[in-house]
Amino acid sequence: MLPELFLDTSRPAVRVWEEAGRGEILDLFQREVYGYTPIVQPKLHQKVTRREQVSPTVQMERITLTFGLDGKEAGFEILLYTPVQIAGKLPAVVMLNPFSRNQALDHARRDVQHMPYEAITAQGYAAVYALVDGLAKDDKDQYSKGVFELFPRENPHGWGVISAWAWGGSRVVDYLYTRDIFDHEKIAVAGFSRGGKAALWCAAQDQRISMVWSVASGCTGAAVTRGKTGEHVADITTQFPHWFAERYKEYSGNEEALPVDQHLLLGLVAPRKLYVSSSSLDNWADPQSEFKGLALAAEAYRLYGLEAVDDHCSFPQVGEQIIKGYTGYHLREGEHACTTQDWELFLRFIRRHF
Ligand code: GTR
Repeated sequence: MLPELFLDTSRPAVRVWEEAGRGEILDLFQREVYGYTPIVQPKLHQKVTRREQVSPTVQMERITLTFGLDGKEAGFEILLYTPVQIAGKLPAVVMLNPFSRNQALDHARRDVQHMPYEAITAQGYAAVYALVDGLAKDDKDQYSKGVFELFPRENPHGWGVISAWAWGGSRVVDYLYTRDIFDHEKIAVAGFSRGGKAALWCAAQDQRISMVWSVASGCTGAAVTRGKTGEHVADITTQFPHWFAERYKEYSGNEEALPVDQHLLLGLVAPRKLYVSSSSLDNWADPQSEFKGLALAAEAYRLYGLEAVDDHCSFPQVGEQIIKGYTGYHLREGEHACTTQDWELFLRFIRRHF
């Protein structure tokens, strides 16, 4: 049985959802899955370390964002690409990249490092590549350096590394808010795989984000956990014990006991725009379950009277894209990756809304 969006099913109204239901579900995800995000906001310092024109039409700035608390400091870098000619305020597309240099090299063949800043800036958007592994290394023995020195995880409900990367996404939004060249109403956050999990969790918590895209986010990303094939809670919490609240591993082999499932995470994005994509050969992530997560999230959009991909939409053919109102999905042919083709399809979705 899948948990319902409305814990109190008798009164599904926007006001009840916004004042109570939404917060209850968010709290369950913090307590049982991703861990509690720190509430204290350290002061943000920004420093441009490099500025160059990388093509006739694109300018790049390398910026270090740092946060200090009680004499300790953590931070990460972003690469900001903007069109040389700017007409009006810029929507921004932020990609969370948590992959360390070595992992990025491993994935290079599969295009994972790819953020096609030329195609993005050609649309009149800024492209922001956020190297969030600077906050927390993706390593079970080393993750506690960086931002965990400021905010350690102190109990089984304390935050994990996925949350720390998601927190980094919100700090990028803070940065965008400090500059009025950006259109603060049009901020999209994207991520691939473990970065896609972080992007969804970031957008679920931070309502300043107006659009989110998860690419092949799979287990504890867009895919509904109950009945999922491929990766399960036991696999992910054994291989990556640092990713989630320690509490989450208690659900290994016992997913039915989870008080939430991932369609509710996607529902937390409503009424903002939501886009999910999968790769056809990615059985570990399970495209069918990712699509199911998206289709079931339609209930939250319905509450706002908004159209969304729902259970009347059938699972797409390989190569097909479905866009319905506020949400969209595509199934790219091939393996676990984030490719130029994925970006082309996502840019089509952005153009409809930004
Ligand atoms: C896998 C992990 C997946 C996914 C992937 C990735 O090893 O099991 O959940 O996050 O890594 O990030 O590439």
